[in-house]
Amino acid sequence: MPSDSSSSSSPSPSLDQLCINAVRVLAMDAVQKADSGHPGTPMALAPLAYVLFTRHLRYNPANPHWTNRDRFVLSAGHASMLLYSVLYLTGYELTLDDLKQFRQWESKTPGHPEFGDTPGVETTTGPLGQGVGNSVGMAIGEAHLGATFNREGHTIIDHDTYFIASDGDIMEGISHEASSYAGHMRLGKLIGFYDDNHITIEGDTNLTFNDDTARRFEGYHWHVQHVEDANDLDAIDAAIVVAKGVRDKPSLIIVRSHIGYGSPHKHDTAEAHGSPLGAEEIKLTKEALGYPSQEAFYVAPEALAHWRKMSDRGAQLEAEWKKQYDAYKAAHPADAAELERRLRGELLDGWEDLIPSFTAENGNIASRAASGIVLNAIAPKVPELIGGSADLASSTNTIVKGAPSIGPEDYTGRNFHFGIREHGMSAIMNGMSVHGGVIPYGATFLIFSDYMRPAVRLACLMNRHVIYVYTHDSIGLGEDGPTHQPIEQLSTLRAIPGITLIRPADASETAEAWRAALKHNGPVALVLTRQKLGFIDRQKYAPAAGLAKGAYVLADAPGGTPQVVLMSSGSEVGLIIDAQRKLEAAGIRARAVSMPSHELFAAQSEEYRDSVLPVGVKRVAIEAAHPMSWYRWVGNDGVILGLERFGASAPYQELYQHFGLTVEKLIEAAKRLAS
Ligand SMILES: Cc1ncc(C[n+]2csc(CCOP(=O)(O)OP(=O)(O)O)c2C)c(N)n1
Repeated sequence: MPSDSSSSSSPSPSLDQLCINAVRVLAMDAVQKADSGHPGTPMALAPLAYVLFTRHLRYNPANPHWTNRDRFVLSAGHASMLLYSVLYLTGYELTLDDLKQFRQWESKTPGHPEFGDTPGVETTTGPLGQGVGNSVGMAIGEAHLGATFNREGHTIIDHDTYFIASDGDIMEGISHEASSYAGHMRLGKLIGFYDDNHITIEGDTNLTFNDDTARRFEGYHWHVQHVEDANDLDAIDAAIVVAKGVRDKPSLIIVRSHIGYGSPHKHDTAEAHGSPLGAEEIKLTKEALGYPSQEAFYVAPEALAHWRKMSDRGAQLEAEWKKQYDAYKAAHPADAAELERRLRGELLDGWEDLIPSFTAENGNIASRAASGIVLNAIAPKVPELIGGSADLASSTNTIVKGAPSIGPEDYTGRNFHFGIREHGMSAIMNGMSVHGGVIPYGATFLIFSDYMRPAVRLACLMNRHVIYVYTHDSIGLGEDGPTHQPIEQLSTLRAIPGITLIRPADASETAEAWRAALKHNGPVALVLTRQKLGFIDRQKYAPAAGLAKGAYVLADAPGGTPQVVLMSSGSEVGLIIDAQRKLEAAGIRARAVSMPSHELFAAQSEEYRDSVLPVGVKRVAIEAAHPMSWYRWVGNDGVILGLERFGASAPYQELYQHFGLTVEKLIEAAKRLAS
């Protein structure tokens, strides 16, 4: 077992050890009590957390939302007891009883750190690698807000972002994408620790992993250091000091640690990773650590008192910043007001006046093209809306024209170039969003939402206001063929709890979709066509404002209750309009319902929903996608025209014919169902 060593700037070696061992003991005891969890890594990294949280990290436990706090992300979210212990010890609103409730129903200490559940938890982590991506996003958020709002002599946004990554985080592809981007962006205030403990669940990392991580990160243009012994407080301290001095590139500090440190039998074993140590082993470990008590959850008063000094330190740090901020506010009141508005997440008055309306002259366009027009129109009054695409800007129409690109030379810009890194992009968006002050958007083809899904899911879990712009949304993209034609993506995205997916039918609905997306407080996916769409004449058909309710009646046949309802989203709405007209001519009262968003519709009152989809009237749905998500809306006796096979490479009009997505098929089904 490597020996502990002392630090010159610490109170005393023994008090240091008492403070560090308190973390180890709390982690062991909480996991034991819950009979589940991950004790080994908190035990290994307790010294690192101690040095970071007592000597470097700038935070105020009394105000976890202090704007200029340093951010800390435990990307290895399974080691959550490391974070919870430190949050309790430093004085966040988290009690010893909360630690005793680890992993229990509605506790503040869930299995993995969850944003919004625990004061001091900056983002939800657990799916490995995501936290690294989030940290990059936070560092970008800091760089952007700093560049935008700091003024000569008033540096009010200026903080570091730290993360801890495990072998799993480093192995996952997402950390590669995000780290490569961070290196490119020269995010000098990003400092990561790689917990190099040589152990994963299945055993020694030799089984799977022989990368030279240091060289890999050097290759990404990171500054890389090694700390040979995780218990060497001075070495950790010195490495952080050096990292903080490197401001032109991100830093990685590779720390050799020993999982389960202190445990006579579990130290350095995979067993210490994800199981309670057991009562007997905990007893032996406390003895081996020279811990003063065998009592569960015992923290020596002098250790707690020392940790709690961080509350005073934090209050002082924030007070000093507040003074600087007040001076800034006095000198630049408009800037301060704007920053505060953005941080509150409020939109500027009057932004909606900029939403364009479309006419028959300019509205016969693809919804991706309409989206680009709307984005550019509203951009001047929504400066917090910043984003870009994964190398598809010209196809996704997501460039704000005339605005600078955001890059290592200039963080004030609003156009991002994420490169071909969809997964990284979406995790970075989450980090930017939790950092605050921006509404990030990210674009790619709908098919590649599959490459983003894990981070999209976390955006939903955290309910973050991020906007995905997904174009080329069906077989309607045509010749690129089945590799690029989404089939199951609409249904699988709609299946993520908390997402709002909007697939507008024409240019006017696209404008309404952006309105809804900006007003919505949660993740929104705008799903747009590559191909041109016919303009829906709103003199004749219901206004596109109905989109806000998710679904609305576009057209009804005269003569009372409809005999059949036709419904659709996006590019297939044109087909139901046509079919409705033809059915009317054939003496069948059909209703055409545009349903751009299942989720917005599901949120309406039953009364409204029944007014759109009358009970007892049979329904036909059509969407050029897998039918799964429509069953709820058509019911048992309805019909769905969709696709349960992959697409094909051909002009899209031919594909619609071959796959039976036609007005004729709609009419056929409607006639069968009409009563
Ligand atoms: C994306 C993802 N895949 C798998 C897991 C399950 N899992 C949790 S920890 C872990 C690996 C453990 O090794 P390491 O990352 O080195 O953590 P340590 O054992 O050092 O705590 C795995 C596979 C996960 N949390 N996220």
